[in-house]
Amino acid sequence: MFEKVLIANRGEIALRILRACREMGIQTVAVHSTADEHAMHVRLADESICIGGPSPADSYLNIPNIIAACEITGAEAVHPGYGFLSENQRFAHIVEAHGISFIGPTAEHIGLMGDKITAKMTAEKLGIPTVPGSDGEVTDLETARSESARIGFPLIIKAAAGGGGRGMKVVHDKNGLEEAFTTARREAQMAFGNGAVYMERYLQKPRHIEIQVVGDGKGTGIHLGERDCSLQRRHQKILEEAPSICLNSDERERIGSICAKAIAELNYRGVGTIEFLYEDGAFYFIEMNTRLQVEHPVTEAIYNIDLVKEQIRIAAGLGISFTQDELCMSGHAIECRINAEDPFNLRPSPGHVNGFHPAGGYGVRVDSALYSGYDVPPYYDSLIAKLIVHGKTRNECLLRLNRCLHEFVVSGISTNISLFDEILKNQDFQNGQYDIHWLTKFLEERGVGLQ
Ligand code: MV4
Repeated sequence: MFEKVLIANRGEIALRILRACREMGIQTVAVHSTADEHAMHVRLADESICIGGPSPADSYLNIPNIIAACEITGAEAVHPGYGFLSENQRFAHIVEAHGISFIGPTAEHIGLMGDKITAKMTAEKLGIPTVPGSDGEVTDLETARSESARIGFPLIIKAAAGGGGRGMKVVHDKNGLEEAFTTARREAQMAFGNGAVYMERYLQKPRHIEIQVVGDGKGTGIHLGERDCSLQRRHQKILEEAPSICLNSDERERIGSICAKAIAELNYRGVGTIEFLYEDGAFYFIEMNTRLQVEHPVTEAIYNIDLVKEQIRIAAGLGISFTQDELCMSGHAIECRINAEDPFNLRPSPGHVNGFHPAGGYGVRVDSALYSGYDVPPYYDSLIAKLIVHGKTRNECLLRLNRCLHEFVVSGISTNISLFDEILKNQDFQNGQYDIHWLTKFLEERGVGLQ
């Protein structure tokens, strides 16, 4: 096992990784920007090193400084967390070229899934159902026209280098095709330095369901069911739950084993998420994320598994600590992402926290790097806490969540806590009847976020 791990991240996820390391007897190195001198991850780590200025480009994305921090401290492995460098193929490669272990997939697998065209072709080869669409890249207008006739309208044009909602255009009829195709290519070239685009049938009311997978890099692939992440606005998820109310155990086993087999065949190493759109009982692959996700705790809750410890074990060559047959899903879990944001205009609201009282009690987990007296800096993501509740049933979860939201206090800055109260009171949400567009409409009806 590693003796020392460097955590190339900040905030709640840096604490999440620190905690796993401490329980495994591993020394930790925190890196931080000048703006994060007083951050909790710096206080809790065994050692810390400043790697640059407040702007992410100068610190948390600064590869030479992070490598230097590893060399100075003698860290044997780097955990990238999520965001920042977590899905950067070049970073994973450079880390390993310095003889340091990257706690994540190989640079090759990150690159394969980072290009959405090669990701989709790989998924198809592995027997994962995908959205009907073009055969790879569409390079010219003639092909766009002929493919659109095959696919039908509405269709969606996506950038190969996009993902997570960036670089997409919906086309409703053939009159809109030429304009959408030429601008999609031009914008993709401008935004990503890669103009490649592909086309798919546009699914109008899907849910966003993702399958958690784990691989040992040596032919073992395991799935840990799904998370329903449909509650989002502008591709920012705000609430995730597991299991999804749409799947019974046969459907879960079916899509789960397809994913597990694919991970085994790929010799995928580490944790990952295979994202699907789900409509009318069918799954359609859209992307694969090669990182630990923000919402991983809901899976941990219902499977009683520590995914970060598994990541570290796998990177150290010790393999996965459980088999598919040993996994047992139990109960229901919901995560709320508590953000420092104005509840009316949804803009970030950093500033001084003068009171912090997280919820607690039976079935409750709060992952947060906040403390009373902390100043939330304006340079980073506005996520300040994740509230995760676990219960025997979804209904028990909803009751527990309601209790927690009334206990939770963050004072001095604005948060979206009251928004979760509103969502919880809604009948559609209580019934689990929501698709990827539900939250946007819910907020629009309340005049939220219109400025
Ligand atoms: C789609 C789609 C409908 N049809 N693809 C957005 C993020 C990226 N991961 C893929 N996305 C979508 N792809 C087809 N063929 C609708 C979306 C989409 C979406 C997907 C998941 C969660 C939220 C979303 C919000 C808007 C659009």
